[in-house]
Amino acid sequence: VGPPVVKLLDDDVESIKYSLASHLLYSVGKEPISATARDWFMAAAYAVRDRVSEHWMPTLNRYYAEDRKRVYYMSMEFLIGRTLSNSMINLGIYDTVKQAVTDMGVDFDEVLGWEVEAALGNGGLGRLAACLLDSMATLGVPGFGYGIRYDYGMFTQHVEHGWQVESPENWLRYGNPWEFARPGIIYPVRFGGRVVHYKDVLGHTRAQWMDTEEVMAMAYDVPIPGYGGKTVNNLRLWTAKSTREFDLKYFNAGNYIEAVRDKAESETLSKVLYPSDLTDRGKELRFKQEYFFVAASIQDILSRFRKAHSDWDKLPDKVAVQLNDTHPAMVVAELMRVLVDEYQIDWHRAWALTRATCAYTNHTLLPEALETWPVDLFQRVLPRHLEIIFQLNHEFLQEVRHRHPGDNDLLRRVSVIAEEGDRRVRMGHLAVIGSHKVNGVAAIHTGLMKSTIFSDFDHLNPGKINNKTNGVTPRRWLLLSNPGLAALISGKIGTDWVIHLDHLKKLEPLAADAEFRTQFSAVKHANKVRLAEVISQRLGVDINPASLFDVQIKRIHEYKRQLLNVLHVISRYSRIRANPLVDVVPRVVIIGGKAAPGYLLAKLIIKLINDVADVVNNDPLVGDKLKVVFVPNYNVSTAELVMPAADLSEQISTAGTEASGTGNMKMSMNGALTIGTWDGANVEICEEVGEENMFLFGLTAQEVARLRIDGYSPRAAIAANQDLKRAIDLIASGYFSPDEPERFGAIVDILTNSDHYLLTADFAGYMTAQERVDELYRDQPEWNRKAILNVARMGKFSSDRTVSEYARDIWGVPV
Ligand code: DL6
Repeated sequence: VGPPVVKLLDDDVESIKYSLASHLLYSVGKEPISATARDWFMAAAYAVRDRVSEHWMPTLNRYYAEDRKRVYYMSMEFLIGRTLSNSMINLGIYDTVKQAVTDMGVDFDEVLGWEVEAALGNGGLGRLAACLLDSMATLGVPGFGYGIRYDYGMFTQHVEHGWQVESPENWLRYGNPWEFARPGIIYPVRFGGRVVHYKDVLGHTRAQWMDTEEVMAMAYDVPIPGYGGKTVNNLRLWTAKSTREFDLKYFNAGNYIEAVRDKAESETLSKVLYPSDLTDRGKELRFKQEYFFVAASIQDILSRFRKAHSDWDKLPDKVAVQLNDTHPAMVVAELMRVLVDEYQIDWHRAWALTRATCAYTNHTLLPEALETWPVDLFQRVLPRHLEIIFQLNHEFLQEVRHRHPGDNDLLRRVSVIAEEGDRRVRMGHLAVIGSHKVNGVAAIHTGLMKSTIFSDFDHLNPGKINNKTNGVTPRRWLLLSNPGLAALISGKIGTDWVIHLDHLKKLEPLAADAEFRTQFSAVKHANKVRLAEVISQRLGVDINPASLFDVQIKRIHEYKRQLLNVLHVISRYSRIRANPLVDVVPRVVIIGGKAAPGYLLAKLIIKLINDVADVVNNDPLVGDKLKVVFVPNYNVSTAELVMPAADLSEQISTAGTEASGTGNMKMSMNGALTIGTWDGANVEICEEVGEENMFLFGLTAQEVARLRIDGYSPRAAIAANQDLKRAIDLIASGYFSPDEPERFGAIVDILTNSDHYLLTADFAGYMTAQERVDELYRDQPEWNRKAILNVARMGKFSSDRTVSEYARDIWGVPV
């Protein structure tokens, strides 16, 4: 089956040293005497890439030879992180490469540190995409990612005087050793123009989209090695290039400057990732980016399909397209357009093929994140797609009308076109009607999808909406980022857990073993020391690794409630000051995350965290009892450092708002205990780990909904709680911002007057849960016992399990 695997390179230390030396000379153009650590990084990356590539081509050839059904994971975001360590781990050559680099007199950790991470994503959605790619390759699923090769990925966050300041991250400046440019794989993508209808020779009405402007999409391929190295899949990222015709038009007219300007403009399509983890509503460039990668990917997918098949009915047997949220939802209209207009397939047959091919994952219920685009914009940029959407919607509504005669309100609710105000296309509705399966990312989230935003669709088509609880790859999030714990676990239960995470269950009996607990606690302590050193070096804040490390790292957003965390910190601080001799459990509260640049309140929250940190950390009455650290530029690499050092994982979103969360899984897997609400995957973590091994508190999603319907006013809750009142008063008084007492007026106003995310309602419960945390932490054997049980019971949260479920229930591919 397929050509034999030709292995040219050996993986022993000497062979790797040979590869390093030759790449340093032939690829980097340096010799050891003049090479910098970055040069060595490039040489190491090429040496490892060579070995990845040896499995890559055979994998792709095997898929062709076996005519496998392919899964295409369409995502505007892939938050990959650094690749060198991950590739070495997955190929099983970490130790040999480390040895080879060291033998050549080079500091291995310094070399790793020079890799600029690929941050082509905002947060959870993009990181999930990267975890799923790792799992697909590990499980041997023919899974291909499609996305955009942004010149500028997620911005770099600096903190200046406590404020977030963004700067562009030119991550490609020194070249990206992991990608392969494919100048031969290039497709036109069209925009604008008009649609002409005509009758063909058989008398069928046909549409022609004409007078369009064109941009070219050129491919870059990034190999994705699975654990064990046998399967190496492909991530194809598109970059925008202007067309030659486009240039010539101007050059011939003698307008050189215009030509260059327009060329640059057409290439802006893949310039920058929009830095909001919700939507970038109304931004024409974003709309065009979405269509750009959809159009290129569909051409690529169909051309691959056509190489092996002429029968279109086979499309859903050979192709599964997974839409990562609605950003690629244009696939539905584009696939219809190509099938009907370009391949002249009958409309109804094309629709059946499209629906059988596509599936859609929803990642958020927040109303502001439900993507809609103005009809006017569609008309101007994608007129043919708008026609197709109108027609699909018309037929869909007819069917609904037929089944529910007279229910006009239902028609209005489910329509793909929102008619209120300016008419808009609801991308979620388009994705739902164009997919055979729709899924949420945790049980509670899927339940809420069915009972709220998509309840009508669930009634119309029971069973179509299903749950696929998220997971994370244990390779990156345990084996790579926490080598101490990984070694401890493997020493006890062997190494199978790396691909069968449920084998961690075998650790359960060890939770009662005092010696194991001591070893486990020593690993955690070492991870905390490692983090404390970095914090000291980078931020000049000294923290005591014996303190409880209380960690909240994620995007900064009101619904995630970093502010609730700050209110607890302030209360704790006030209590210490009121009674400096009190015996408290020393804590370091660590917060990290980026705010969308236009989200002013989130940026103000960052400033508040830093102002509070300034006061607390410099108060001699407080000392080591409490420290607050805001970790700047939170990204995948920082997460790899912080997650293993966490004692307490803060997962405190308002119930019903966090679709799943994956940081909760990562920290629990690394032996942190969770303080959290009944939200997202916390609920399932609790089912696995046991409520007695977590600190859950607060309103349930039902209670939140009820409270909002009844009309919540925060004032009573504030008046009833002395700690809360004091904390808000301190902020309002300018205690933390003496240079500008009114600075946090907006925050105080929200907390006292509207409090949409119900911080004041959950505050008392949160404080009580925090007291339970302290109490337990004083009993170290018991704390460690529970921490070990957390690790032991995390088997469900491997992305291997997630991918297996998608494969079985949605894609119809074997694992
Ligand atoms: O499913 C991945 C991740 C969830 O774990 C988070 O709970 C959720 O907030 C996040 N959603 C987004 C928003 N994207 N959109 N649209 O990143 O998805």
